[in-house]
Parts: sequence; C-alpha cells; structure tokens
Amino acid sequence: MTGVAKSRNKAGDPPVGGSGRSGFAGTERSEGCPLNISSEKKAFPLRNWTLLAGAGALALLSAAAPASAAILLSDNFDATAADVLNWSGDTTFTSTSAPGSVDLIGAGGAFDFYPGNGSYVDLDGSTGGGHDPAGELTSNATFGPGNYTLTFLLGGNHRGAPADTTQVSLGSFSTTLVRNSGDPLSTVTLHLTTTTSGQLRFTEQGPSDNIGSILDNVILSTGVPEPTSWALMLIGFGGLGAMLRTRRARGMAAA
Ligand SMILES: [Ca+2]
Ligand SMILES: [Ca+2]
Repeated sequence: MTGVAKSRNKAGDPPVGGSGRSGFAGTERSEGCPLNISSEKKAFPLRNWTLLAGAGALALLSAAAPASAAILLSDNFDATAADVLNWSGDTTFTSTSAPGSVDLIGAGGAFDFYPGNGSYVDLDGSTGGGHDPAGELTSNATFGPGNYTLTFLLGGNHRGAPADTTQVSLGSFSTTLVRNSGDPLSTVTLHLTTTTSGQLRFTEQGPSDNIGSILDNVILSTGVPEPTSWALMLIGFGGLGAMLRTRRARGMAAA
C-alpha cells in the first residue's frame, strides 16, 4: 500500500527521626540531646534507634512503590471489527475531533498494515484534509492528579504520506511524538505526572490528509515516583545517617 494516496473512501486519507544516645545509662545528662531520655534510666542502644529509622525508611519506600500497579484503563480496540471509517469510539474512548475523525482499521480488513494486531486506530480519519486536529481520541474516564504509567503502540501511517505528529495528554501533562510513514508499530512507555484532573487524549496534529499514525494497545496504570523523587528520598536517607552519626558522637563526648 506504500505510496497509495488511499484506496479507501478518503478524500486525500521525608526522613524518619530517630534520636538518642548509645549504650550508657544511670545519671546521664540530657544536655545536647534534643530528646530527653534521662528519666527512663535505661539505655536504648543507638543500633536500636538505627533499626527503627531503617524500618521507617523501608515503610516510606513501600508506600512509594506499590507492589503492583493497578490498571486504570485498557483498550486494544479489538472489540470492534475493522473497517469502520470515521469511527465514533467504544466504551473506553470517544472520537472528539469533529470535524476531523479517526478510523478503525486492521483485523484483516482492507487496511491491515500491521497484521496480527487485531483492530487498531488510524488517528487521521476519512473526513478530508484541512482539519485541526486531524483526529482525536479522548478517554471517557477522567483521572485525578498523580503519577501514571502509560503504554501504547504507535506506528507510522505506512502509506508513504508525510510524517504525522501525535500529541499525548492527560491533565497538565502533554508530549508530542512524530512518526514517519515507515516507522514500525512499537511500544511507547511514558511515566507521567499530572497536577490536574483530566482525560487521556491522543490528538493527531496533522498534517490532516486522511492518513495518520496508528494507535493500539493503550494501557494506563497507577504510576511510581519520578526518578527525581527517588533521588530526594535517597538524599533524605543520607541525611538520616549523618544525623545518627552526629548524635552518637555527641553521646560519646558527653560520656
Ligand atoms: Ca488491536
Ligand atoms: Ca495525517
């Protein structure tokens, strides 16, 4: 089909605080020790505080990294048989691009450019050129502020048409991906953060010529902290260690 303008009906197509003094009891003084433990008349070895702090740190890590990500949205577009030109959408996504549109193709139909993937979406539908956006799919669900992991397949238009630009957005997050005609259908993984609520949206920015990038297998999951968040936590743990070392030194000096 390479180079075919289109044979289908398309016009053109924080740190945990542990404090204390190590290993001595009795008539100790509390000067220099923010947490007065002298009234306990008992030793509470530094290693115990360290273990407590370590447990707290592990609790923080556990809270920050859920054991398994929950899938919030999933659509392989296979529930609808191809070909449906100017497709209106399904229970997960709605075509929101009027007067532009999207097409549902593939699945052994007339435009199965990526066989074996069932049905998939041509993000530039069959309503003619000159539309802005050329096509757009918007999730029916709205998602709140937070971290998300988004994966999907995106491929080139496969018909020799000019490269297409796809905008992917959710709330305050937005990015654009360019696919040349011959680019394969390949997995894109985005770890995104949005500060506002919003719907997941794939917007074909054009050029609007009834031939667009191909979208399939969209999965949105709960996310994990951005790498910068992990870095901040590690810095916090480093500070915790330094604080404990300082307290131990003070305790030995006081003794
Ligand atoms: Ca599919
Ligand atoms: Ca196009």
